Formats: sequence, structure tokens, C-alpha cells
Amino acid sequence: MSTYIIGDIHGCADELNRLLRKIKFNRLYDKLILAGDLVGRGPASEEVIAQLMEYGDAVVKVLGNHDLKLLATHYGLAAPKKSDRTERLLRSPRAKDYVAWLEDAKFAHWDEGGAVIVVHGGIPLNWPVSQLRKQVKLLEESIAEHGYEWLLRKMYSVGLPDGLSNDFESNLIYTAQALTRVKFVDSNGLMNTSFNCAPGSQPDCLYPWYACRDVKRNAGYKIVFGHWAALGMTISDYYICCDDGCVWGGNLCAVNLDDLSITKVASDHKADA
Ligand SMILES: [Mn+2]
Repeated sequence: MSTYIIGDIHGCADELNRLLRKIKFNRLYDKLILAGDLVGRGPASEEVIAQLMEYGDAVVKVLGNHDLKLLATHYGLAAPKKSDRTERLLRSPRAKDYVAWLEDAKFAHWDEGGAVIVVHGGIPLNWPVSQLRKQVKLLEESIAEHGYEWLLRKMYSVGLPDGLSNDFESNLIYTAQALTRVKFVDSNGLMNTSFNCAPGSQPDCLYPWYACRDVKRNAGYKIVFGHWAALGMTISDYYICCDDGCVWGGNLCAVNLDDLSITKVASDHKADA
């Protein structure tokens, strides 16, 4: 009876299978928390979703930017890139089932037993956990009422807001973008999406979001995120990055929340882009 967190699978179905065998995952007793970017870039996004769907309630998924891109493409709101490699999934006779399954996901997941909060990108710099809860609740309630297509239409037509404002819809967009995409922030805590490099290679005016966040705001939780293959699998006192760049030729990792032990399998391919 263990809970595992797995980072960016990115359509790497074979590696996912090997990893689940290696940890002896049992859908009756164990739980998987997926830190987002289940699909995109890798060769077998359809197979990843089809397999995970079979695990029912044993799987909790958090949305990543590539998962949102898939949904936006499905709704005709974003043009698919060849490097997404999601065309087969979207044309599948089961596409609507895959989309419905992916939409039953979260922007942030609290695992109280493991004292972790799982997001895909990160948490806006100044938000205490209480504010994170509030913003995620507003976002998820709005999606429940209006649907993902409604949210994605706004996300793909409005630029990235600087931060929270008095505008309710702008705040929903900011929350969704920040949680799924943040890497670097500037000295004012504003998200900068222009740089996608490893921490340490960014311009001097930017900082990894987790490096300058006041850990008191984490309220005792470790923040677990993926999204940053160039950072790689990292465990620190307050943060865990669980993206070890499988789709780029790195590893797919599972973090066991019982003892924070890490199980890795090596990638057997690289993405084309
Ligand atoms: Mn990502």
C-alpha cells in the first residue's frame, strides 16, 4: 500500500510500463499521483492514457501545459505541432473518452498523508498555501460550471496576466498558467516564460520560482512538481522535482511517498524535437 508520484510521462508508454513493473504497482492497493504532462512529444500518448484509464481510482492526475495543449487542440483552439505527436490520439475513435478522462484532473493535489502538494509547474511566489487552495477552488469550480473549452478559449486568446488583479477571469487564467508553466520569476515575483533553460543558466534578473519562495508559505508541505527536465529529479527539504527528462533521453521516475525513495527507469528513445 504505497503512494507514488510520477513526473512528466510525455507519451513514453514503454517506460511507464517498465517503471510500474519495477515498483510492483498494484492497482488494488497502491496509488499513483501523476504530476502532469502525461501526453505530448513522446511516441505513445494514446497508449499512456489508455493504460492509465484502466487503473480507475488508483490514479490521480494533475494537469500540465502539454495536457492543456492537447485539450485545446481537441477543441480546435490551438494548432497541433508535429512535435506534439498527439495526432493519432486526437483522431482515435476513443478521443472523446481520453479527453473526458484527462478533464477529470486537478490543477493541484494535496496528499495529506505524505504532506505534499503536487502541481505541474510551480506555485506563484507570494502565495501561501491558503491562497493556493482558494485560487484552485475558484478555478476548478469555474471549470465545473463552464467546462474546459470555456477556460481554454480564454487562455488561448488572452495574454499571460502579470498576477492577480480585480478581474475574476483574468485571475483564473493566471492561476491556470502559473500552476502549469512557471519556471523562472523576476525580482518582483512575476512569472517569466521566455526562458526554458536549466537553473543557473538564466539571466541574472531571473530566479527559479522555488529558490526565492519563502518556505514558511508552504505551511509544512513539500511542493512536488515536474515540468523542468533541465532541473531533473531533485529532492530538497521543501521541494521535489520529479521530472528527469524521460522524453529527452533521461529517466522516468517514481517517488514513493512512504520514504521518498526514488525508482528510475532509463528512457529508450528521444523526442524528435
Ligand atoms: Mn510541462
